[in-house]
Amino acid sequence: MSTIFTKIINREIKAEIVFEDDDVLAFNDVNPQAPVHVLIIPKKEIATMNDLTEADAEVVGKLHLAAAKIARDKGIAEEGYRVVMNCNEQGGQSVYHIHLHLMGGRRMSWPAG
Ligand code: IU
Repeated sequence: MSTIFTKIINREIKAEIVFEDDDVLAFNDVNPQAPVHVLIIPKKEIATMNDLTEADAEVVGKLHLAAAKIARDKGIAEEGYRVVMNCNEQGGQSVYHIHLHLMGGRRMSWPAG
């Protein structure tokens, strides 16, 4: 099942895109929970973390490399940031196309709620 993120990939819906390559797209979250809040998604439709296979290992690595690059570009790499992927209902997932949340620009609390 496609989600709104596929529409963003296909430019059918506007988003503030901050990074793109052949496999990955990153854009500002529309409801930011921190001064920097970027979603980093694979262009391939993968619903949840549970659906990942060995074949996805490279793209999952690329999501993390993109997160680190965006953190550097936004000047939050040294002070620190958080990267998280929610899975399914209890994990807080609401859009069923996997995505990393990159959040920074403020002190994060732990444990996450
Ligand atoms: P979640 O981990 O699936 O709960 O995260 C979904 C995120 O997608 C959430 O932070 C929303 O604010 C964000 N989002 C968005 O940036 N643009 C959209 O059109 C929609 C959700 I729908």
